[in-house]
Amino acid sequence: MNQQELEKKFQDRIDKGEIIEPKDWMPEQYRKQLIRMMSQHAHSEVVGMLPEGNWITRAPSLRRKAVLLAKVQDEGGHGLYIYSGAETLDISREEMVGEFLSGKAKYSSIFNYPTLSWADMGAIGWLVDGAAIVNQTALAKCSYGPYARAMVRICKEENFHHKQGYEILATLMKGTKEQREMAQDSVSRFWWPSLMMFGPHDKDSPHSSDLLRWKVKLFSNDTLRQRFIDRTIPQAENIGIEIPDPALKWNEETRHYEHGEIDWNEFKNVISGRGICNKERMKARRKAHEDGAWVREAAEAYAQKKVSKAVAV
Ligand code: FAQ
Repeated sequence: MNQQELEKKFQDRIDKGEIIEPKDWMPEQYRKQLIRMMSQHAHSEVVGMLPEGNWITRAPSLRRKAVLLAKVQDEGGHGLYIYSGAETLDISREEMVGEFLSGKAKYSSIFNYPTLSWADMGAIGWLVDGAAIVNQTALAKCSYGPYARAMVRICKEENFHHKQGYEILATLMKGTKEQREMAQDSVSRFWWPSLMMFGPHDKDSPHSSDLLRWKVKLFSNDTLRQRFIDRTIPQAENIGIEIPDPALKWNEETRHYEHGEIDWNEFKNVISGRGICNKERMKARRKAHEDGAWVREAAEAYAQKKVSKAVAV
Protein backbone atom coordinates (compact mmCIF):
# COMPACT_ATOMS: atom_id res chain seq x y z
CA MET A 1 0.00 0.00 0.00
CA ASN A 2 1.26 3.46 -0.76
CA GLN A 3 1.24 6.34 1.75
CA GLN A 4 -2.10 7.68 0.53
CA GLU A 5 -3.80 4.30 0.85
CA LEU A 6 -2.34 3.77 4.30
CA GLU A 7 -3.60 7.18 5.43
CA LYS A 8 -7.05 6.49 4.03
CA LYS A 9 -7.21 3.12 5.79
CA PHE A 10 -6.11 4.79 9.03
CA GLN A 11 -8.78 7.49 8.73
CA ASP A 12 -11.42 4.83 7.99
CA ARG A 13 -10.48 3.04 11.19
CA ILE A 14 -10.75 6.29 13.15
CA ASP A 15 -14.11 7.11 11.57
CA LYS A 16 -15.42 3.68 12.55
CA GLY A 17 -14.41 4.43 16.15
CA GLU A 18 -11.59 1.86 16.27
CA ILE A 19 -8.84 2.30 18.85
CA ILE A 20 -5.27 2.74 17.61
CA GLU A 21 -2.67 0.70 19.47
CA PRO A 22 1.12 1.29 19.60
CA LYS A 23 2.03 -1.35 16.99
CA ASP A 24 -0.59 -0.21 14.48
CA TRP A 25 0.40 1.88 11.48
CA MET A 26 -0.19 5.58 12.07
CA PRO A 27 0.66 8.77 10.15
CA GLU A 28 3.85 10.41 11.36
CA GLN A 29 1.92 13.57 12.17
CA TYR A 30 -0.56 11.64 14.37
CA ARG A 31 2.40 10.22 16.31
CA LYS A 32 4.04 13.64 16.64
CA GLN A 33 0.85 15.39 17.74
CA LEU A 34 0.23 12.73 20.37
CA ILE A 35 3.78 13.03 21.68
CA ARG A 36 3.38 16.80 21.90
CA MET A 37 0.05 16.64 23.67
CA MET A 38 0.76 13.69 25.98
CA SER A 39 4.20 14.91 27.02
CA GLN A 40 2.85 18.40 27.74
CA HIS A 41 0.07 16.81 29.74
CA ALA A 42 2.56 14.71 31.73
CA HIS A 43 4.78 17.75 32.39
CA SER A 44 1.70 19.64 33.60
CA GLU A 45 0.87 16.94 36.12
CA VAL A 46 4.41 17.01 37.49
CA VAL A 47 4.68 20.82 37.60
CA GLY A 48 1.16 20.80 39.04
CA MET A 49 2.57 19.24 42.21
CA LEU A 50 4.43 22.47 43.03
CA PRO A 51 1.64 25.00 43.81
CA GLU A 52 -0.08 22.56 46.15
CA GLY A 53 3.13 21.06 47.53
CA ASN A 54 3.77 24.59 48.78
CA TRP A 55 0.95 24.16 51.34
CA ILE A 56 1.58 20.65 52.70
CA THR A 57 3.51 21.90 55.74
CA ARG A 58 0.91 24.60 56.40
CA ALA A 59 -2.32 22.61 56.07
CA PRO A 60 -4.68 23.62 58.90
CA SER A 61 -5.16 20.10 60.37
CA LEU A 62 -3.64 16.65 60.24
CA ARG A 63 -6.59 15.42 58.16
CA ARG A 64 -6.16 18.23 55.63
CA LYS A 65 -2.41 17.55 55.49
CA ALA A 66 -2.91 13.81 54.83
CA VAL A 67 -5.47 14.53 52.09
CA LEU A 68 -3.27 17.14 50.40
CA LEU A 69 -0.22 14.88 50.58
CA ALA A 70 -2.19 12.08 48.90
CA LYS A 71 -3.50 14.46 46.23
CA VAL A 72 -0.05 15.79 45.34
CA GLN A 73 1.24 12.23 45.20
CA ASP A 74 -1.65 11.31 42.86
CA GLU A 75 -0.62 14.12 40.48
CA GLY A 76 2.92 12.73 40.35
CA GLY A 77 1.43 9.31 39.56
CA HIS A 78 -0.67 10.79 36.74
CA GLY A 79 2.48 12.24 35.23
CA LEU A 80 4.08 8.80 35.31
CA TYR A 81 1.13 7.02 33.65
CA ILE A 82 1.07 9.59 30.87
CA TYR A 83 4.86 9.47 30.35
CA SER A 84 4.56 5.66 30.09
CA GLY A 85 1.72 6.00 27.60
CA ALA A 86 3.75 8.46 25.52
CA GLU A 87 6.78 6.11 25.54
CA THR A 88 4.73 3.69 23.39
CA LEU A 89 5.09 6.30 20.62
CA ASP A 90 8.79 5.69 20.25
CA ILE A 91 10.14 8.46 22.42
CA SER A 92 12.01 7.97 25.68
CA ARG A 93 11.17 9.55 28.99
CA GLU A 94 14.65 11.19 28.95
CA GLU A 95 13.88 12.87 25.66
CA MET A 96 10.54 14.17 26.88
CA VAL A 97 11.96 15.46 30.15
CA GLY A 98 14.88 16.97 28.24
CA GLU A 99 12.50 18.92 25.98
CA PHE A 100 10.63 20.14 29.02
CA LEU A 101 13.71 21.23 30.97
CA SER A 102 15.14 23.01 27.93
CA GLY A 103 11.88 24.97 27.67
CA LYS A 104 10.93 23.48 24.28
CA ALA A 105 7.87 21.60 25.55
CA LYS A 106 5.08 23.47 27.29
CA TYR A 107 3.08 22.69 30.42
CA SER A 108 -0.33 24.00 31.43
CA SER A 109 -0.56 27.76 31.94
CA ILE A 110 -2.51 27.30 35.17
CA PHE A 111 0.52 26.20 37.16
CA ASN A 112 2.26 29.53 36.68
CA TYR A 113 0.00 31.22 39.22
CA PRO A 114 1.00 31.40 42.89
CA THR A 115 -0.88 29.78 45.76
CA LEU A 116 -1.21 32.58 48.30
CA SER A 117 -3.66 31.18 50.86
CA TRP A 118 -5.04 27.90 52.16
CA ALA A 119 -8.24 28.60 50.19
CA ASP A 120 -6.18 28.18 47.01
CA MET A 121 -6.08 24.44 47.78
CA GLY A 122 -9.85 24.54 47.58
CA ALA A 123 -9.91 26.60 44.37
CA ILE A 124 -7.35 24.35 42.68
CA GLY A 125 -9.27 21.20 43.56
CA TRP A 126 -12.63 22.64 42.59
CA LEU A 127 -11.71 24.71 39.51
CA VAL A 128 -8.42 23.31 38.19
CA ASP A 129 -9.24 19.64 38.77
CA GLY A 130 -12.80 20.43 37.68
CA ALA A 131 -11.53 21.80 34.37
CA ALA A 132 -9.09 18.89 34.03
CA ILE A 133 -11.95 16.39 34.50
CA VAL A 134 -14.06 17.98 31.76
CA ASN A 135 -11.08 17.83 29.38
CA GLN A 136 -9.89 14.37 30.42
CA THR A 137 -13.30 12.66 30.43
CA ALA A 138 -13.33 13.38 26.71
CA LEU A 139 -9.73 12.20 26.32
CA ALA A 140 -10.69 8.89 27.99
CA LYS A 141 -12.56 8.14 24.74
CA CYS A 142 -9.81 9.34 22.41
CA SER A 143 -8.51 7.24 19.53
CA TYR A 144 -5.13 6.31 21.02
CA GLY A 145 -5.49 3.33 23.37
CA PRO A 146 -2.67 3.98 25.89
CA TYR A 147 -3.74 7.62 26.36
CA ALA A 148 -7.43 6.76 26.68
CA ARG A 149 -6.75 4.02 29.24
CA ALA A 150 -4.50 6.26 31.35
CA MET A 151 -7.28 8.85 31.40
CA VAL A 152 -9.85 6.42 32.83
CA ARG A 153 -7.90 5.94 36.03
CA ILE A 154 -6.77 9.55 36.20
CA CYS A 155 -10.36 10.80 35.94
CA LYS A 156 -11.41 8.60 38.84
CA GLU A 157 -8.72 10.14 41.03
CA GLU A 158 -9.43 13.67 39.78
CA ASN A 159 -13.03 13.25 40.91
CA PHE A 160 -11.82 12.81 44.49
CA HIS A 161 -9.60 15.87 44.06
CA HIS A 162 -12.50 17.90 42.76
CA LYS A 163 -14.73 16.94 45.69
CA GLN A 164 -12.04 17.68 48.29
CA GLY A 165 -11.45 21.14 46.77
CA TYR A 166 -15.13 21.95 46.76
CA GLU A 167 -15.42 20.74 50.35
CA ILE A 168 -12.56 23.03 51.44
CA LEU A 169 -14.33 26.04 49.92
CA ALA A 170 -17.78 25.01 51.23
CA THR A 171 -16.29 24.75 54.73
CA LEU A 172 -14.62 28.16 54.48
CA MET A 173 -17.85 29.71 53.18
CA LYS A 174 -19.60 28.51 56.34
CA GLY A 175 -16.86 30.01 58.50
CA THR A 176 -15.92 33.50 59.71
CA LYS A 177 -16.00 36.65 57.59
CA GLU A 178 -12.22 36.35 57.07
CA GLN A 179 -12.57 32.75 55.92
CA ARG A 180 -15.34 33.65 53.46
CA GLU A 181 -13.24 36.51 52.10
CA MET A 182 -10.24 34.20 51.73
CA ALA A 183 -12.36 31.71 49.73
CA GLN A 184 -13.80 34.46 47.53
CA ASP A 185 -10.40 36.03 46.89
CA SER A 186 -9.00 32.67 45.83
CA VAL A 187 -11.83 31.93 43.38
CA SER A 188 -11.55 35.47 42.00
CA ARG A 189 -7.86 34.82 41.24
CA PHE A 190 -8.28 31.29 39.83
CA TRP A 191 -11.46 31.66 37.74
CA TRP A 192 -10.01 33.23 34.58
CA PRO A 193 -6.79 31.16 34.56
CA SER A 194 -8.97 28.03 34.86
CA LEU A 195 -10.89 29.03 31.73
CA MET A 196 -7.55 29.48 29.94
CA MET A 197 -6.69 25.83 30.61
CA PHE A 198 -8.93 24.85 27.67
CA GLY A 199 -6.66 26.67 25.23
CA PRO A 200 -7.36 29.42 22.68
CA HIS A 201 -10.69 29.91 20.92
CA ASP A 202 -11.35 27.27 18.25
CA LYS A 203 -10.62 29.75 15.45
CA ASP A 204 -7.18 30.46 16.96
CA SER A 205 -6.27 26.83 17.73
CA PRO A 206 -3.79 25.59 15.09
CA HIS A 207 -3.79 21.94 16.25
CA SER A 208 -7.51 21.39 16.65
CA SER A 209 -8.49 20.46 13.10
CA ASP A 210 -6.00 17.54 12.89
CA LEU A 211 -6.70 16.43 16.44
CA LEU A 212 -10.48 16.48 15.91
CA ARG A 213 -10.22 14.64 12.59
CA TRP A 214 -8.14 11.94 14.28
CA LYS A 215 -10.46 11.86 17.31
CA VAL A 216 -7.64 12.63 19.69
CA LYS A 217 -9.83 15.54 20.67
CA LEU A 218 -13.52 14.67 20.63
CA PHE A 219 -14.67 18.21 21.38
CA SER A 220 -13.23 21.62 20.59
CA ASN A 221 -11.57 23.92 23.15
CA ASP A 222 -14.59 26.27 23.28
CA THR A 223 -17.10 23.42 23.64
CA LEU A 224 -15.27 21.99 26.64
CA ARG A 225 -14.78 25.43 28.20
CA GLN A 226 -18.54 26.08 27.91
CA ARG A 227 -19.27 22.67 29.45
CA PHE A 228 -17.03 23.53 32.40
CA ILE A 229 -18.71 26.92 32.91
CA ASP A 230 -22.22 25.45 32.71
CA ARG A 231 -21.53 22.83 35.33
CA THR A 232 -19.51 25.08 37.67
CA ILE A 233 -21.81 28.11 38.07
CA PRO A 234 -24.57 26.22 39.95
CA GLN A 235 -21.89 24.80 42.27
CA ALA A 236 -20.65 28.34 42.99
CA GLU A 237 -24.18 29.52 43.71
CA ASN A 238 -24.71 26.59 46.02
CA ILE A 239 -21.98 27.74 48.41
CA GLY A 240 -22.41 31.48 47.89
CA ILE A 241 -19.21 32.11 45.91
CA GLU A 242 -19.31 34.86 43.30
CA ILE A 243 -17.80 34.30 39.88
CA PRO A 244 -15.71 37.38 38.93
CA ASP A 245 -17.38 37.95 35.58
CA PRO A 246 -19.97 40.75 35.32
CA ALA A 247 -20.99 39.51 31.85
CA LEU A 248 -22.02 36.10 33.13
CA LYS A 249 -25.68 35.32 32.50
CA TRP A 250 -27.92 32.36 31.79
CA ASN A 251 -29.32 32.22 28.28
CA GLU A 252 -32.65 30.41 28.37
CA GLU A 253 -32.67 29.86 24.61
CA THR A 254 -29.24 28.26 24.22
CA ARG A 255 -29.44 26.80 27.75
CA HIS A 256 -25.85 27.87 28.34
CA TYR A 257 -24.19 30.60 30.39
CA GLU A 258 -22.92 33.56 28.41
CA HIS A 259 -19.61 34.86 29.70
CA GLY A 260 -17.09 37.67 29.32
CA GLU A 261 -13.94 37.51 27.20
CA ILE A 262 -10.74 35.95 28.49
CA ASP A 263 -7.65 38.15 28.62
CA TRP A 264 -5.75 36.43 25.81
CA ASN A 265 -2.75 38.71 26.23
CA GLU A 266 -2.30 37.33 29.71
CA PHE A 267 -2.64 33.79 28.34
CA LYS A 268 -0.02 34.45 25.64
CA ASN A 269 2.35 35.95 28.20
CA VAL A 270 2.00 32.97 30.52
CA ILE A 271 2.56 30.35 27.83
CA SER A 272 5.55 32.30 26.53
CA GLY A 273 7.27 32.04 29.92
CA ARG A 274 6.30 35.47 31.28
CA GLY A 275 3.76 34.39 33.92
CA ILE A 276 4.14 35.12 37.63
CA CYS A 277 5.73 31.78 38.50
CA ASN A 278 7.22 30.44 35.23
CA LYS A 279 10.83 30.99 36.29
CA GLU A 280 10.27 29.61 39.79
CA ARG A 281 8.54 26.47 38.45
CA MET A 282 11.28 25.71 35.93
CA LYS A 283 13.97 26.32 38.53
CA ALA A 284 12.26 23.92 40.94
CA ARG A 285 11.93 21.19 38.29
CA ARG A 286 15.55 21.60 37.12
CA LYS A 287 16.74 21.32 40.71
CA ALA A 288 14.57 18.23 41.33
CA HIS A 289 16.03 16.66 38.17
CA GLU A 290 19.61 17.39 39.24
CA ASP A 291 18.97 16.21 42.80
CA GLY A 292 17.50 12.98 41.44
CA ALA A 293 20.51 12.16 39.25
CA TRP A 294 21.94 9.71 41.81
CA VAL A 295 18.64 7.78 41.91
CA ARG A 296 18.64 7.37 38.12
CA GLU A 297 22.30 6.30 38.19
CA ALA A 298 21.70 3.80 41.00
CA ALA A 299 18.66 2.34 39.21
CA GLU A 300 20.66 2.05 36.00
CA ALA A 301 23.59 0.36 37.79
CA TYR A 302 21.21 -2.05 39.51
CA ALA A 303 19.48 -2.92 36.23
CA GLN A 304 22.86 -3.55 34.54
CA LYS A 305 24.01 -5.76 37.42
CA LYS A 306 20.83 -7.81 37.07
CA VAL A 307 21.38 -8.18 33.32
CA SER A 308 25.03 -9.28 33.70
CA LYS A 309 24.00 -11.80 36.41
CA ALA A 310 21.30 -13.19 34.11
CA VAL A 311 23.82 -13.49 31.25
CA ALA A 312 26.33 -15.29 33.53
CA VAL A 313 23.64 -17.82 34.55
N1 FAQ B 1 -1.34 26.02 28.73
O1 FAQ B 1 -3.89 24.51 19.04
P1 FAQ B 1 -4.07 24.57 20.53
C1 FAQ B 1 -3.65 18.73 35.06
C2 FAQ B 1 -0.75 25.85 23.67
S1 FAQ B 1 -4.64 19.31 33.81
C3 FAQ B 1 -0.20 26.00 28.02
O2 FAQ B 1 -5.48 24.74 21.01
P2 FAQ B 1 -4.09 21.87 21.46
C4 FAQ B 1 -4.31 18.08 36.25
C5 FAQ B 1 -0.70 24.54 22.90
O3 FAQ B 1 0.14 23.59 23.55
C6 FAQ B 1 -3.61 20.33 32.74
N2 FAQ B 1 -0.19 25.93 26.67
O4 FAQ B 1 -3.41 23.27 21.19
C7 FAQ B 1 -3.93 18.70 37.55
C8 FAQ B 1 -0.16 25.03 21.58
O5 FAQ B 1 1.23 25.29 21.69
P3 FAQ B 1 2.37 24.35 20.97
C9 FAQ B 1 -2.98 19.58 31.62
C10 FAQ B 1 -1.39 25.85 26.04
O6 FAQ B 1 -3.05 20.92 21.89
C11 FAQ B 1 -4.89 19.38 38.27
C12 FAQ B 1 -0.83 26.39 21.42
O7 FAQ B 1 -1.16 26.81 22.73
N3 FAQ B 1 -3.94 18.98 30.74
O8 FAQ B 1 -2.50 18.86 34.92
C13 FAQ B 1 -2.60 25.86 26.74
O9 FAQ B 1 -4.94 21.47 20.30
C14 FAQ B 1 -4.58 19.97 39.50
C15 FAQ B 1 -2.06 26.35 20.54
O10 FAQ B 1 -3.17 25.69 21.18
C16 FAQ B 1 -3.64 18.68 29.47
O11 FAQ B 1 -2.57 18.89 29.00
C17 FAQ B 1 -2.55 25.95 28.14
N4 FAQ B 1 -3.66 25.97 28.89
O12 FAQ B 1 -5.10 22.15 22.68
C18 FAQ B 1 -2.64 18.58 38.08
C19 FAQ B 1 -4.75 18.01 28.70
N5 FAQ B 1 -3.60 25.78 25.84
O13 FAQ B 1 2.26 22.96 21.57
C20 FAQ B 1 -2.32 19.18 39.33
C21 FAQ B 1 -4.31 17.50 27.35
C22 FAQ B 1 -3.04 25.74 24.63
O14 FAQ B 1 2.06 24.35 19.50
C23 FAQ B 1 -3.31 19.87 40.04
N6 FAQ B 1 -4.13 18.56 26.41
N7 FAQ B 1 -1.71 25.80 24.74
O15 FAQ B 1 3.68 25.02 21.32
C24 FAQ B 1 -5.16 19.13 25.71
O16 FAQ B 1 -6.32 18.79 25.86
C25 FAQ B 1 -4.78 20.14 24.66
O17 FAQ B 1 -3.40 20.03 24.40
C26 FAQ B 1 -5.14 21.62 25.06
C27 FAQ B 1 -4.61 22.55 23.95
C28 FAQ B 1 -6.64 21.78 25.15
C29 FAQ B 1 -4.49 22.01 26.37
